[in-house]
Amino acid sequence: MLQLGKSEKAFEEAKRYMPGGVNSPVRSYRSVGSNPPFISSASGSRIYDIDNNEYIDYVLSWGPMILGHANPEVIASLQEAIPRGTSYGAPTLLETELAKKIQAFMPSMEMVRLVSSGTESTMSALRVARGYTGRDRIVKFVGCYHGHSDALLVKAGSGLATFGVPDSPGVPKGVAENTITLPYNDIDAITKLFNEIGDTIAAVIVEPVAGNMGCVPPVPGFLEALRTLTKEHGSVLIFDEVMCGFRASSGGAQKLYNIKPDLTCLGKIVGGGMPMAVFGGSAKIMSEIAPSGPIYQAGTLSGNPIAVTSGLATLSILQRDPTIFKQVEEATKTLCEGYERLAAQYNVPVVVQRVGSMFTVFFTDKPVHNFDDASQCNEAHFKIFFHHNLSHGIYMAPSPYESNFVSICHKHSEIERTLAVAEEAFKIISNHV
Ligand code: KE4
Repeated sequence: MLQLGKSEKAFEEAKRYMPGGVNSPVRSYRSVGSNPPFISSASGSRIYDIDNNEYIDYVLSWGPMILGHANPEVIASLQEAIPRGTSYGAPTLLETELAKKIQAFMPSMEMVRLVSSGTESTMSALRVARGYTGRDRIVKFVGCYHGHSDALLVKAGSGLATFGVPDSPGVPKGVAENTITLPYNDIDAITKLFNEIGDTIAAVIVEPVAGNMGCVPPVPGFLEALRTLTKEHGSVLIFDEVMCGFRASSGGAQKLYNIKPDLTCLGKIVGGGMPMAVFGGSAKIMSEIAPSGPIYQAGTLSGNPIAVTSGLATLSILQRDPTIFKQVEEATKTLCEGYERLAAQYNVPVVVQRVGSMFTVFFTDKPVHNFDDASQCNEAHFKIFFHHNLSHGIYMAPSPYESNFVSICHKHSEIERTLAVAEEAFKIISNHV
């Protein structure tokens, strides 16, 4: 079994100074009922805790580390940049270079604004959509997470298309009322809503591949319906590709499904693990942002030279060797097929859902198309699977409603080891009453 003595002590002390001992809730391991390892370092596919336990890492900082931890070229770029200073609050050539690279990967992003987190990118994109259309209402989908800005911490009201209600204390009712929340992949619901009030809707924001209820792909026709309906009614279609960008394909979900959104939000990989995110899209809409237009948006550390250096180095490597996307997708496919084969061998009901190099092992016997499906999965089985993996050196997302990720450093030996541990877990689950 794992020795986690130092982490347990560290967690107790951390809880005295930070709510729940963490700076982001999911890291607390509360949903898996245990204490989290405190991490000391990471390299390649590995992550190490302060008790010197080594793990193969499938969280990868919740997605960013597609090149593996501490990629030598990214680190060298950062070491070379830091002595020039860490922040200027002034324009740099680096930002223009990065904007061009982003556009090369996602041509729909004709103009971009750099920010410091995914939350900031989606919050800003929604303000731009509201400012551009002059409308207030927005639509999101149950089970999609777009960061923690007020307008997006909203759950469905009593009626399907009625006004939202706050999904957290501190979110004003007046803000929540302008957010309508519908079931993901429900083409009829979104069509009905737009037929009724489409001309009052500023934007639809969607994870084009959902990753925050576990990995849930769009059903055929769903994204197409969003594109058609928003175009017909003058609403802005926002693809939140913070997670699935560079994971679903080299050009994200918009390339994989050939749908051109009006605005796109990126994060995670685009910053190579540094605090950086992006929103962007049609020049006509983006030109409405200050100082070229009236819609205000700003940030002290937006386009920070160190964060941009990390993103530039990461995208340069991906641009130089596009086979990386194929490599990580193949490795993920091999892993997921292994999970399916082994679960079947031990008669454990499992549905593995994967898009590109992001995946989730759902403990259920039917496909997961929305949050209701995801919430019916067997949580006890998930917990056995999670804890057996962790105690045998496989570090996976501590929630059944998260995705896992693969990097170029996850080679055959890592996949084989991971499947060997999974087989033991499925065996235990098969004997679990
Ligand atoms: P951040 O503000 O955490 O950088 O990004 C928010 C965000 C926006 N959009 C999507 C699709 C996202 O997945 C996220 C953040 N993802 C979570 C993982 N489910 C980050 C992990 C955490 O909250 O600690």
